[in-house]
Amino acid sequence: MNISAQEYRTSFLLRTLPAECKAVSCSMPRHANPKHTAAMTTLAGFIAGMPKAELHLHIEGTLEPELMIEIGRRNGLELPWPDAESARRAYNFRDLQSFLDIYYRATSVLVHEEDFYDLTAAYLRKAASQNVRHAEIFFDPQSHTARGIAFETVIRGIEGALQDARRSLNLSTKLIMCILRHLSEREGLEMFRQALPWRRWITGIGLDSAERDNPPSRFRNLFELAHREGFLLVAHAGEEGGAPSVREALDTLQISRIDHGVHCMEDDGLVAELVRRQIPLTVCPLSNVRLRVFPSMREHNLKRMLQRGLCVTLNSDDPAYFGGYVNENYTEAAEALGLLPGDLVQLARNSFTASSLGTLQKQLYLNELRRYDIETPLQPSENRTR
Ligand code: ES4
Ligand code: ZN
Repeated sequence: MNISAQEYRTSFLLRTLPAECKAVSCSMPRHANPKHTAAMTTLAGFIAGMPKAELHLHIEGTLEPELMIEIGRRNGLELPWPDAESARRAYNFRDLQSFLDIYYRATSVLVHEEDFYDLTAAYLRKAASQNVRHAEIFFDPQSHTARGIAFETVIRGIEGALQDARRSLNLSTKLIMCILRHLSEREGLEMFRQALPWRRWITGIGLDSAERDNPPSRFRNLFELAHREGFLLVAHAGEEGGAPSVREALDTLQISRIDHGVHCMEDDGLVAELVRRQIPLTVCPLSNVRLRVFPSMREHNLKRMLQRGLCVTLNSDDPAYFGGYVNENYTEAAEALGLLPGDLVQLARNSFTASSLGTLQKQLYLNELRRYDIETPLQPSENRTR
């Protein structure tokens, strides 16, 4: 019986190995042992089966049009789109702001705790099916509290699904609360204070929404406070803003990760510092193409970022809007930029090392990845540089 890499991983997760794989603990690499008969896999199959972490994912950005229509209907709400197809047709963005306008509009169907639960559960099922082993998930509470939804409703719905998934899907998760930068720091501070009673469920504080005209330094006090309170700090920078925006976020917000950051490449000194300090960048290629940060995937600077030694990770941002989840981001970037298997494994390795997990948990995931890399035979044409 030949099995695909995907089936092999699934069976590994379920701890029921197929008959041919009894010798899985054998120290010989699978491809060197004729008794191990896994099918040769394509690059897309290799990506699909590869253990990985997702570190840049807005939970509201996983609201697929079908679920949006369904939740809107059950809440008796009017939407600008009569059905999922017409919503999808409207997802044609000029820039970040034209996306955000639609994103906040669609998000307004989320009202009850069960809406947030259903949204999060649907994403987690998808993530597990793509062999995401760990997810650090953003949420935008101000986009809900501004509509009169209680913070408690939002976080109980999301956290309920996370807790269920940790048990049923064998996937670890963390929650990062993002502050909307188009609102004032005072409003952000108010949100932060409201969130403090729920801090047992919140690992980090992030900064998102419209980057232009909303520089990181506006949120210096909030991030200072969050730092003193011991939160992981991250910020979107260098998406529609240039290298100076990345520099400012790094210098004023005490962040340990930069979301997007692709425009850092315009400043050699900045790149040198990011490389030296191995500050992770959570890059989202499909998002960048759909929001016209780059004219096409072939012009994306991801490969050059890797070649410079930056700690780059690949992520899906708002997958319901940008045409794919994390595996599609890996696959489309790999095809357009000629990424090699070694690059893909490096990106997955970075995703675990850049996570906020403890050393031991990181090591377990890295071992899983190393074993996958050794044991998954690629078709000869794909196998050039491992
Ligand atoms: C976002 Cl792509 C992107 N950029 C900034 N803020 C966001 N919130 C949700 N998606
Ligand atoms: Zn984002």
